[in-house]
Amino acid sequence: MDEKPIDKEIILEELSEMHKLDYDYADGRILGSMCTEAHPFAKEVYFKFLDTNLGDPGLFKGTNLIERKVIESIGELLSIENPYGNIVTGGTEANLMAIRAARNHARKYKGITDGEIIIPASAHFSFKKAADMLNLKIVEADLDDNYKIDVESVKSLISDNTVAIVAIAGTTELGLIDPIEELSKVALENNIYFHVDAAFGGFIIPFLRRIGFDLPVFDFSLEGVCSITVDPHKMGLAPIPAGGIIFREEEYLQVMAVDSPYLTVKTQSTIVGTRLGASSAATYAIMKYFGKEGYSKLAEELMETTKFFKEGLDELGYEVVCEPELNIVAFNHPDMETNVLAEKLEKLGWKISVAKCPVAIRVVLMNHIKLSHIKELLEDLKEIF
Ligand code: 0PR
Repeated sequence: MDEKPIDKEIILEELSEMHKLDYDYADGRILGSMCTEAHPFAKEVYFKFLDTNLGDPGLFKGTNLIERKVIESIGELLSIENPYGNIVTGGTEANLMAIRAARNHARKYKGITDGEIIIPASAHFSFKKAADMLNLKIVEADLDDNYKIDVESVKSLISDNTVAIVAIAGTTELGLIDPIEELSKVALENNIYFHVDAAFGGFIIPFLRRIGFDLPVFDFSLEGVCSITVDPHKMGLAPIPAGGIIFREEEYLQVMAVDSPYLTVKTQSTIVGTRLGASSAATYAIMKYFGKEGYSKLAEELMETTKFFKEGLDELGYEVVCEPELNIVAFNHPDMETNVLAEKLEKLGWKISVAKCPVAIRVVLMNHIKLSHIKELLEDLKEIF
């Protein structure tokens, strides 16, 4: 740290020099991100709420009300009238809260001390972090030929120690939706907590269904679903950090509650103590500003670009790994190793992400990727051969 104060201009200059090293979403070159540039209105609102702290909601009653309203609105999208939950930092924290709730619930009501969670092989790595922190064992269920969790495999892995089953609505690598209706039944029959990770899918599947896309139900209308992760900072266009965790029952928050004696509230169930109210306010603003209509239009546009890209790849002789269900396309070329192809694209200035299961180049068609960028990408993919 410097001894003497430094002029604002000098500091800003230094910062912007370093900021120049960052890639910019607006260039349309970032192909593997599930985040995108937040909407300007959401950023404006975020800034206004920078000093609010939901860790002590009695001091910020208004912002606390905003968080409740956001949870209600997201709950409505997910077919639940009285949802419980929080706006958190992202999918990782939301998944951690869900698994913590499941573990504590199983400990309290079933006496399970050496818990296990069943997750698909396609699950985001946040579940590995959660299991590590919560001292749980991960049991990985197989995927079927379509890269979705195999329900029979899940059934065979259930044991007396199972505290949760996890399924994904919008997998990180391929954007696929697991057979959640079937798993909901399995979870109910076996009286096991069922968590759906819709960190990515939560802000697009409901809107695509609304405009007639044939996608499966994944939400609280399925009786076995106990909690859902849904991130405003992914498809919701809210500024980072904004994750969402929604619970069916208040009990799931209560089993995580610890005493918070000197605060304006007596207990706290979130993992983070001092936490941003700005994320809730910005999410509130953007949800109102877009409405179901706005998000549906955005979703439709992104799916059109996705279709255009997929068809372009087919024409050029690339192999698309699976029919895209959401706005993610993963592909390979039969005559070139994926990593070689990825390197060539990187040299051409594209920021590439390579999926592991199966190995393929994956493109997430977020709002910053316009049709013109996809046309350029297809042009480069053609030139490579
Ligand atoms: N659940 C799913 C299904 C996810 O895809 C992700 C993140 C998470 C949970 C965790 O969410 P947070 O990262 O908000 O905690 N999926 C991507 C990933 O980490 C997100 C991402 C974002 C990747 C930007 C790259 C990037 O540039 O793999």
